[in-house]
Amino acid sequence: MSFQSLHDRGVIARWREFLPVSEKTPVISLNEGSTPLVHSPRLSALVGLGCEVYIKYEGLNPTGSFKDRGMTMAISKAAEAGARAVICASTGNTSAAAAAYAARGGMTSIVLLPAGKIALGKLAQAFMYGAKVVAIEGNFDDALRLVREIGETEPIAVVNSINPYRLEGQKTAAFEIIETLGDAPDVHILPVGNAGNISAYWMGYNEFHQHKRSTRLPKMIGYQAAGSAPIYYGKVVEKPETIATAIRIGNPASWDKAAAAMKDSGGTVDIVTDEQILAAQYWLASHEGIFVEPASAASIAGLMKCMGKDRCATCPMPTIAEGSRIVCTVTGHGLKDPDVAAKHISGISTVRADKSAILSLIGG
Ligand code: AN7
Repeated sequence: MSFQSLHDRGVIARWREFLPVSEKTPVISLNEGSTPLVHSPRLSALVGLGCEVYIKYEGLNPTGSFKDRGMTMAISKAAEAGARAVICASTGNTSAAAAAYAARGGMTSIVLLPAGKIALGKLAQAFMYGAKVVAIEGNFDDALRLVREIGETEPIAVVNSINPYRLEGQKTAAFEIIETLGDAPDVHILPVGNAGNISAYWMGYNEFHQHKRSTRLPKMIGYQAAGSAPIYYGKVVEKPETIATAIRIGNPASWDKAAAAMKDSGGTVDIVTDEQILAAQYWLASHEGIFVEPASAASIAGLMKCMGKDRCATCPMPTIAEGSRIVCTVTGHGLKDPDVAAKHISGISTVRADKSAILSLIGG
């Protein structure tokens, strides 16, 4: 690979003509994006009706989540504007991405996190990438309110998804899916927390449809964790709770955009319980070899709940047409949350370093 082509990677290089950048924008990238779209034969069989299910594997981005797509844009534009420091509130993944891209851009990063509610891998990332970490006695919604206030008075760039460049970067995932499938899918399923990602995908799908790069628009279907489901319930959740800490959000910043995306596309929003999330997480890892964090498994849990052959009779979900192509975005890597994963470690048997001892243990 030539030196030049090494620098042609990353979402800004790949999708430049669709992004608000110019020659003056210093591109700060870690070669994010271009993640695999993995066909899932077992989920396809579970849905039946000749449908094909694909998984957009966003955990394979440089910091292990989809947030890198938006962060390359936000940090590049902050650098263009001369910012020396950036700040964000986060349930973990935004802070990991902000800290990494800020490091790459030679900037200071400050991250506000809800105390005690960040998955261990994400917390380690923030420190590793050199962020100034501040734990808030409150939840994500409190942290985001404080970030907005700080952004108003201090010379620090806010890189939460209230920064419009974030969604611009994130929409590129929809472009990639259209390019891989040759058209948009019929249904797109996502976990919803602060509601930026589903809004960004909808922007991306619409943009390519207008450019005639696709012939259809997918139904956008969002899943919230049952204990943190403000959009589903139509009201702010003061004390959101879920094991899927990434989407433990009670007052999403992109609420209106996401609600419009789901409604205008003919999709909908629904909820999945923590039990369903954990079951889907384990199922996906143990059946398809794809290990995602709990929040990401919400999309798989939703597919299983509402689109499987055994869906409940009262399911509010639009019926899936025969032969539909369904994409589930899995947003973050399973290793982000080792505490949840470690609960599966059980019954490790130690034997003599001896072939016959091993064979008798595994029943060979
Ligand atoms: C793995 O990092 O909000 O609906 O501060 O980390 O666009 O918020 C993370 C969100 C889904 C929800 N899956 O996406 C943060 C943060 C994972 C996430 C979501 C998040 P949005």
